[in-house]
Amino acid sequence: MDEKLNRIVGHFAITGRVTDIHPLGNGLINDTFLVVTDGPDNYVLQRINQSIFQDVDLLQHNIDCVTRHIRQKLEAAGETDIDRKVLHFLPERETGKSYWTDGKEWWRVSVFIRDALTFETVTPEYAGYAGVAFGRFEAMLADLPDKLGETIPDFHNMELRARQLREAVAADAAGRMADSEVRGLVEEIFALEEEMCRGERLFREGVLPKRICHCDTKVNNMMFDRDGSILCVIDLDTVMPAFVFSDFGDFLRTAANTGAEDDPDLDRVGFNMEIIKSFAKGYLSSAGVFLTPVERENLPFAATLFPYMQTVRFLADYINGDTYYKIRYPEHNLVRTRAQWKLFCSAREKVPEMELYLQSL
Ligand code: GN1
Ligand code: MG
Repeated sequence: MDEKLNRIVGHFAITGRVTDIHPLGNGLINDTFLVVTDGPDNYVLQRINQSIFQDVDLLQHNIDCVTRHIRQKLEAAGETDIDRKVLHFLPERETGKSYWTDGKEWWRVSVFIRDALTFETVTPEYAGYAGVAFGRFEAMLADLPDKLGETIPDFHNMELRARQLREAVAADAAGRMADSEVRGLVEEIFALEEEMCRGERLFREGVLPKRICHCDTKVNNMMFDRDGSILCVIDLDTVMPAFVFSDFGDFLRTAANTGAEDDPDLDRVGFNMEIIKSFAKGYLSSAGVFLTPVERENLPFAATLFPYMQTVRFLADYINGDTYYKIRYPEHNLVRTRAQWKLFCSAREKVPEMELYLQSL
């Protein structure tokens, strides 16, 4: 067992003795470990990526507010087994804060949710449950009394993401603009820029609200119970005010893809209509009550926006020399870019069908 990690866990008020610590999951930003104990609970230890989340105090403040609020709602609704339905972060022994830092690294510990499953892909049935769960998540946070900050300012702002790509292209820090494929992708992306910045325009026109959203609704950020129902939404680092497009679009980007996010075989990548329909139906059953007509009408757009935005982000990172996302091999961000672009093209073709389906609900 890694002694450094064990010492870090020692700063938190856990129950039991640590028997093992090993890596967990496949997030692209933070480092995550499972802490096994001889006590009743196991724990999740996470090193927060501080170069990305620069204000950890604000980040943990957001998470504390959100988890407290959801816990209260679940209690008020008479739910049982609440520790499996909302994340529970442990206080650091000296400060009582929900993280520990030595000024160089930032760490936190939460209770590991027992007997839960995560998936990289889902069936239409499970996508339906996920839709209900994210709609409910947004609904529960609609009356959050605390004000949340933006842990990454303008995180899902498409205008900003396009600007960042433009800056990456201009700086060409890793010399990757020499590649004609990269230049071609950049050109195709910018040809659609105006169309894809629709959300920011609607916001300026005052017809699209921001609500508290999860903003990282990758399918692997949900914990499922053995019977398929959703226990809990995890990875709360990016919970912040955003358009509902974020949660709708990012879930489909990951769950409705017939291939992997970084699939090297583009023939496998595409948008699965059955997943879209089932997720949309579930989502509207719990979010339908608060969505405005503009939000609702633009859900098909949202399904195209997130593969597009992710293409832009992966490509910008590739051009910058891979400074943001963890990569497993040198061309990884380019492979991801190609796969997300293929997914975007597939999503765009499906817009009329999505529109018809949503109108029918
Ligand atoms: C990151 O942390 P993780 O792997 O769940 C990223 C998301 C991207 C995603 C792409 C803070 O999510 O925005 O959509 O990778 N999170 C951050 O897989 O940038
Ligand atoms: Mg994650």
